[in-house]
Amino acid sequence: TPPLQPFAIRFGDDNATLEPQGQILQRRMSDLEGLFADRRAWEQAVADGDPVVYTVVSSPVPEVSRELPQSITTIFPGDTGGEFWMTKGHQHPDPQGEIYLGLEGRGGLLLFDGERAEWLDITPGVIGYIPPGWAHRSVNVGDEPYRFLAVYPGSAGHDYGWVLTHGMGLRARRAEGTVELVPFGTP
Ligand code: PAN
Ligand code: ZN
Repeated sequence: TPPLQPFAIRFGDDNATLEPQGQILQRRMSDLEGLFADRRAWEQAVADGDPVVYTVVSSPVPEVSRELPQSITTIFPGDTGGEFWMTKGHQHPDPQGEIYLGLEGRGGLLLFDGERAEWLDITPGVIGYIPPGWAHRSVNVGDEPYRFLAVYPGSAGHDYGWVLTHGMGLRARRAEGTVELVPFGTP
């Protein structure tokens, strides 16, 4: 594929979309099997209407080498068995850096390199830096949608199996108006 030509990308209404827009992805509760610690609560949530937990809206920049794709993730507010709603989380098989820019709401960026876990608070105007080799998951810790822009190298790839095998080091739980980070337990 030849490189793209220069073009402007704008934030749409409510910072929810990118214009022009590429693909839109929707993750429902049923897509998140094996990720929440409380499997019963997860099954119940799937049975109770299988809500959309997050969406990812991309610009038309393709995921190919040398290009720099971007997307806006919106995680809706909620918890399942006390664990805040979150993304699946992944590693980049070709380890490269990535940045997240907070746009709306209150979120957290959980990072795990297989041994150490880190938590970054992400609010509008904050950039979270994800170094190469750190698996990452986003969490909505607020009462409104949490949105952020992600920018990452097009050749990085996405490995979702890694998190199922290794876990993420910590879990983010709702606790009396605040966030409690607890050990992950057995993945
Ligand atoms: C983000 C994520 C997005 C959804 O664009 O892909 O927030 O999370 P999952 O991919 O873990 O479902 C990113 O980190 N891209 O590399
Ligand atoms: Zn990523």
